[in-house]
Amino acid sequence: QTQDVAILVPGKLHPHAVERIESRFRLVRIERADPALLTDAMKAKVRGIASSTVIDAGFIDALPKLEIIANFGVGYDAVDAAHAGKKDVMVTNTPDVLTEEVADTALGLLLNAVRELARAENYLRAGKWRSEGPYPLTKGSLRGRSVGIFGMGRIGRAIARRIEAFGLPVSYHNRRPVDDVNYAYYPTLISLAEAVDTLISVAPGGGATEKAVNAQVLKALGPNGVFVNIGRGSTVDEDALAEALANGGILAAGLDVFADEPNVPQALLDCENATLLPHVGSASVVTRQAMADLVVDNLIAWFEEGKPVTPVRETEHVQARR
Ligand code: 8YV
Repeated sequence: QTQDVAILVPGKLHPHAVERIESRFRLVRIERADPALLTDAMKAKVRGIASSTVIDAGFIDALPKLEIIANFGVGYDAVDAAHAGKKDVMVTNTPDVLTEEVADTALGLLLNAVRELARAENYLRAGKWRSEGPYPLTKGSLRGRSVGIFGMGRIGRAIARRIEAFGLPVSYHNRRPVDDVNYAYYPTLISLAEAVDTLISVAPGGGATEKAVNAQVLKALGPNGVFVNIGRGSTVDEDALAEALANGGILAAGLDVFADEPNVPQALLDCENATLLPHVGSASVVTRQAMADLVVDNLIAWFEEGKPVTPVRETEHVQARR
């Protein structure tokens, strides 16, 4: 009977998710999540949203029959989940299925930032190995580093396990200490940054983390400092980061995420000691397929059993309406 349930997909969504929604539900598509694009029929019928775009309070309010928003991605800062919770609208995300992939990417970023692997490859491809001799020795090394992780959730733990395997000590900052890890906890980001020379941010976006990695934090990392961001660009003061990279305030950075994607500040593009990736943390065929499946599994579980697979914290209290 889910065939009659209208699911709205605003903007682009992974094709596998779209296909599965189409086979189980009544698929409704609009170009973007803009209330002006909603017809009266949509307002009367839409009970679910599947999306990887901004879903704000105004859009939620424009759909009176809305019961669930299934977000494509573990980070759901694009969805106003607090507002959804108040309106008794369930929000789900896609944890677990991308954890190891994102942690792998984080380690790749770290290694590349420190050992200049992409630049060394460009050197070879430009014929300079033959014409100029060996690539210059890298100033950076992973050896002897001490790594701080900002955000000790599922992905933070997966990164920490990898760092341990690399033989480096791990410590962390999180909203609160987590009981099932033995790494040293720092109650503030600045105290963590003072204690380490390598900071990996996996912190979620949103008001509480806005520009948390600021000039002061980067200064605390010091001239040998390395900063890696696999979480959200909004957590970084990008001007301060570009300045620290340009002026030797820190040694290098590896960034997969930016405050205003896909726009990367020119000041960061100008920094040769920054490794810049176009938000590819989870972007393999296998992992994106698993994320797409989880988006649709959440919708099916909600409409068939009244309980989604992976509700977000802000909407855990929301009950099915039947
Ligand atoms: C998303 C991500 O897939 O999961 C997240 O939080 O950032 C990515 O894995 C990306 O936002 C795709 O829209």
